[in-house]
Amino acid sequence: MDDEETEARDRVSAGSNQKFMATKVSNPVESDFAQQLREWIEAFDDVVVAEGPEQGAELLTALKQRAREAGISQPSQLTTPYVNTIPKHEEVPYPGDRKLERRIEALIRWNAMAMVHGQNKKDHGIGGHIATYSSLATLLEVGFNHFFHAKYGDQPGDFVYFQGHASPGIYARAFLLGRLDEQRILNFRHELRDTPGLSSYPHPWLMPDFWRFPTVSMGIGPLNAVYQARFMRYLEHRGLIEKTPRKIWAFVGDGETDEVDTLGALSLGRREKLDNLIFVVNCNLQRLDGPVRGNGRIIDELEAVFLGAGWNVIKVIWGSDWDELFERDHTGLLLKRMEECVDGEYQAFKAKGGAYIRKEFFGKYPELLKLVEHMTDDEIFHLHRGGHDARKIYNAYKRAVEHKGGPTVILAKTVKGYGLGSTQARNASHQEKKVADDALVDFIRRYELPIPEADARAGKLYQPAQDAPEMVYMQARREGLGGYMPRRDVPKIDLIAPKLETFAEWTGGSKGRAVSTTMGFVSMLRTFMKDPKIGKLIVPIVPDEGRTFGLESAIKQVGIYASEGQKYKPHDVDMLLSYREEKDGQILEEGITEAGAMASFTAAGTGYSNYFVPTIPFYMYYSMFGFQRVGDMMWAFADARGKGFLMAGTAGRTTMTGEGLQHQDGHSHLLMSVIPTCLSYDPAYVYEMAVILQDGMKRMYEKGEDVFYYITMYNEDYAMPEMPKGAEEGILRGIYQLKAGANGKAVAQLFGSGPILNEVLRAQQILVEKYGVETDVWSVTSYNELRREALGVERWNRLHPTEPEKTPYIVSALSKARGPVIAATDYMKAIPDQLSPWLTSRLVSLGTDGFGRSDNREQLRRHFEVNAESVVAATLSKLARDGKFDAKKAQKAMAELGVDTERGDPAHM
Ligand SMILES: Cc1ncc(C[n+]2csc(CCOP(=O)(O)OP(=O)(O)O)c2C)c(N)n1
Ligand SMILES: [Mg+2]
Repeated sequence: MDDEETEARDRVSAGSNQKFMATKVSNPVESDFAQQLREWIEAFDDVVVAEGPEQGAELLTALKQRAREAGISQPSQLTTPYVNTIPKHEEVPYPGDRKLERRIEALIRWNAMAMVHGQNKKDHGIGGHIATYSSLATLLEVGFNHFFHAKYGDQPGDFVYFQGHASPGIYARAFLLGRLDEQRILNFRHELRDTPGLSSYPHPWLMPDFWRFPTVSMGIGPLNAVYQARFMRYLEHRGLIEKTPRKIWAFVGDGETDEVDTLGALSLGRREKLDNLIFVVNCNLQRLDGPVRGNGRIIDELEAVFLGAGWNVIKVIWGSDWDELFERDHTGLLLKRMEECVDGEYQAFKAKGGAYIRKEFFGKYPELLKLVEHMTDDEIFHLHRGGHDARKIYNAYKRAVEHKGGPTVILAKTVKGYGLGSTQARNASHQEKKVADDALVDFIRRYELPIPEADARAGKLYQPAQDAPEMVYMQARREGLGGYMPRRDVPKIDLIAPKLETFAEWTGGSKGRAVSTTMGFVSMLRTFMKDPKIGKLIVPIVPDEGRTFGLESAIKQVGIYASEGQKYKPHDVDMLLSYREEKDGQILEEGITEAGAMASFTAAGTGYSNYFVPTIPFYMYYSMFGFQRVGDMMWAFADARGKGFLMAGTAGRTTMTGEGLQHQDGHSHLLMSVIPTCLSYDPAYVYEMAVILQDGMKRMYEKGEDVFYYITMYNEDYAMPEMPKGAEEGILRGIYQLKAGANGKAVAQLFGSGPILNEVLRAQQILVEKYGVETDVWSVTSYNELRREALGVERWNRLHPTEPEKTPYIVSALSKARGPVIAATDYMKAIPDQLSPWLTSRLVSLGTDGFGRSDNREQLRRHFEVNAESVVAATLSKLARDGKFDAKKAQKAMAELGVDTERGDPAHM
């Protein structure tokens, strides 16, 4: 195709390192000022030519300073002309064999297209994407052939966050390399067949030895990439990994940049001087529905955003074939015309062909028409965009890799659906799954692929012999860069969790001292960090609010990570618990960004496979600002097989006092229950938390299970009892009996969780003392886990009708317990309701449905009807309904207990 010509031009320009050309424009009729201006420009040019670009820049800086002193204000400029950042004369020659690389790229394109096309012919509506990869192919191929290292010594190499929708191209490359066999490719998006399939997008959960980063929920990839780059530095500074030249590449869609997550953490890149981070924005000017910025230019907009955030910006807009036009244009009109056009027009140029471009683009100025008069329409149509020109891309990547002191973004202009004939640059390109048979034939002709026409029409995969020159080249390039990518390895984690005996301080109770589960947790965390084996691996993360959780002592103990240390003397330096920032500090204090902190949690929770360092993150945050704010990232964390502990502080709708509606969390357990690998617990006592934490470390890091933990912790202080003998199993499975009624006479069962367990214990006392009703009290640490287990058992029973029935844990735990179950929680009623199928008409749920209020615990618990009095009232009422208690007495008790029977339902207030 047109590539051949570019290749010829590549060769010519490869040898030349043409120097900067001074401007010499003369005009016989010019004003005095115009003449002065010209002389200034010529003088500037002379400096640049004679002394070099650095001196030119210095001169400009000095002039700017002078202007400031003279009181002349200048608008700050965050966009530069709409041309490539790297001028032609600064380019280095392309080091690869472009002929072979072009062929490889064509083969990958073919197979990616054939795979998606074929699958949709076979299974209508199964989906897949072609247009994204078509625009991205060269950007990726230059990376795969020349930049993406698979290894650095014993460590994994560069990390690449791929645009999720480009996965067909990644699979097609792996197919050519022999990593994925034909059967596997034919099972694209068929994951539930007899032979293994390929997941639609990058999902480590589904392809654990292939994909490393889930990126398809847009915005999450780039955000995680920024924090990954910072986490890499953190591990280096703390001596947990060697410093390597490793890079993190994030390929981002231009439409994807509208996600706040994508651009939200840019300033961290600059602040932390993350020169290990490279974004490549694939500016194909289109998203799903149509143009990204039809009425503007996305590249200009992004340049301003990234420059403003302090990034090194490299624009790759025009291909090498435009260089010659620029050189021949002495009027400046070519750039002027480029800067007049908006993206909607640029898209139309690539959709409508060469004659259209000649008329609508060059045709505006006669001088420009003349510039291309020697070119055919076809040649004009195939004038390249920078993101399809390997030489331009190579130079940009090289600069990015060599750049020191901060992150780089490459803004590469491409064409969506590039090379797909009538699908190219159409608004509907993104949705295109099938290609017309004729277009398939056109494709093989254009790329000169030796595929018989009938096979092309049938969309058959094509793989040359492994000893074909392009195959040998492809393998050799990867070998030279350390092996295949993407790839995910999981070495055996060599970590033994501390034994429960070492937790004696917390399983033994607080000896009457009133403490909160949060305090208990922080004290355990501090001890973990002192442990000679696991101490260094602990990564505490807070998005501000560390003080809310009592982290001051931990800050003093291990310091906050600050890549440049503490450059100031903190005002509280003389105090016992002063604010301590250290180069090798252990705590990641993220500031007020739950999304950023979650990204750090993700980096640390996958350290075991990304760095072969099994870091153990504890992310402590305001429970209300968890899943409902960054739930998609938590989902992606699970997909990435993340491990660690989400510690949700200030939990509970009535335990968090004062703050009110937007702060009081009464539902996060419900939300966390949706993530299959998340175990959620709502402990009431510190010993319960100790048992859960110990087991968590064992399961995740000793046994290697890909699960993580959600644990609510509260700020209510009360005496923590000693752990009852043999309670461990119940704590972990979700329920154990805490306090039985006298002499086995209990007629009702009271369930409590979190601090509401104390209300339940008080209710037990009132019930027996005032109403002569004996009850048993149970601590329920996890309704979610009880339900999961019961569902599993039930499923087994359903599938094995001839076998003896198995009993769910909740049923066997209550086998001897008599009477109704009254469950009270600081979470919504739906949490205990999850056990309804196994408790049938026995269950009465009391929970905190409805919007929160600012008040104290007493008032809040009365309002939500989860205080001891409400538990008593509910128990008597249920017993009355069951005919076990006098109904009139039950009604009278309501008044005695101060339960207002006629007020509105808090669930609707
Ligand atoms: C959070 C999220 N929202 C929506 C989508 C659906 N979606 C998939 S691709 C796409 C358009 C992508 O446009 P762009 O980022 O420009 O990438 P391109 O395919 O053009 O390279 C959309 C909206 C998604 N995957 N993730
Ligand atoms: Mg796009």
